[in-house]
Amino acid sequence: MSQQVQFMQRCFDLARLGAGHASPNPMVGAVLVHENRIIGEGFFAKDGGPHAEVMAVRSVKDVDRHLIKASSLYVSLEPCNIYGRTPPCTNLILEEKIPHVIVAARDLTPGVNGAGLARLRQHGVKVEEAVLSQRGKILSEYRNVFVSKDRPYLLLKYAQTSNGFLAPLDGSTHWLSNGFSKRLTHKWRTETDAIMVGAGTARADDPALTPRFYPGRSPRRVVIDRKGTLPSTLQLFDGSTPTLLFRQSGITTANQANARLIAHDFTQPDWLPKMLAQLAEQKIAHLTVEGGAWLLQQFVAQDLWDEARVFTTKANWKVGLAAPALGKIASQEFILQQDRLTIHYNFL
Ligand code: AOF
Ligand code: ZN
Repeated sequence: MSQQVQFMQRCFDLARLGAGHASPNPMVGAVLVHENRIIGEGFFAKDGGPHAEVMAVRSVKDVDRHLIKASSLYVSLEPCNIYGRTPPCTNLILEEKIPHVIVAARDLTPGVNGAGLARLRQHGVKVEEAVLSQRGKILSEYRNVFVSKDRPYLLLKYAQTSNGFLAPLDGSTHWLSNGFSKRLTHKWRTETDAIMVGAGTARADDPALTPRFYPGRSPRRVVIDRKGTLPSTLQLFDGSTPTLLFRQSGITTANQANARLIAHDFTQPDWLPKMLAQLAEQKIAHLTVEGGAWLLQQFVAQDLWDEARVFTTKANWKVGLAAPALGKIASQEFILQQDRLTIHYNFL
């Protein structure tokens, strides 16, 4: 592995420490390197907080501070160039006279989107962009989708049998995989902004959608109950964590006490992108869709998905509802005891 690749990999590892707390900001990691020695490193820990580059510069020991102006700054994402809640990181880089910046991906936020790199180049900073760019894109894609597509990044998560069935015929998401896989899915829950399920799944499985088997924060819950017939005894309505409930506009059944009701016109052909725009307005930048079969199929049929994490188990049912046909081969594959986990990216 080249030195450049190792330092960028370190940026990614640092960036991931902000998972679940950075959104709707991106996860970002940065390292300052002087003659192959890391003299400072940092990551973006919390939305609204100091940026990774700032943390990296702050972490440099006093004895090493004079080396900053002869160092390379590796950052997983293009440094920002705008006054958000913090001043532009390009200012910091120029003030500290850092001569060399290496990034893995662009920040598509309007006002940045290449302008951060252009500004650095105009001031004589050497800028390189081609180190681990595919992995950099994967790391930052949720931010870039959120700021450029008026919708959250869409992660589909489901389990299927070895012969391609997603669910029993009643449409529930029958849990097919092992305890190890289940724990991993609860970790993922701590890293997403919201989890969506349809009414069939809510009724049949009564999911809580909280990360009970992994420490971390709970995502918001989103349920689609077009007819407004779900019972208030479901765990989704226990008030333990916020739930958004989408219901067909005009339906007048009583509201669920512990859910925020959003009336929506599902009869319109563009009901799905419109619903996603509403979720983006609620600052949901990363949405996980857990099922059931009908709901997953809506996303896949409209090509509205960015990533799919699919467990394939050894089970082999005779009948059931077919799993969605993603039409994208897996980029990654993991074996978790008897389950196979594949990760598919729609944007690669
Ligand atoms: C960076 N490094 O660590 C992060 C960046 O002021 P804010 O926090 O709202 O940030 C606004 C911009 O900074 C926006 O373009 C966002 O994508 C980017 N986030 N940028 O240079 C970081 N988290
Ligand atoms: Zn910044």
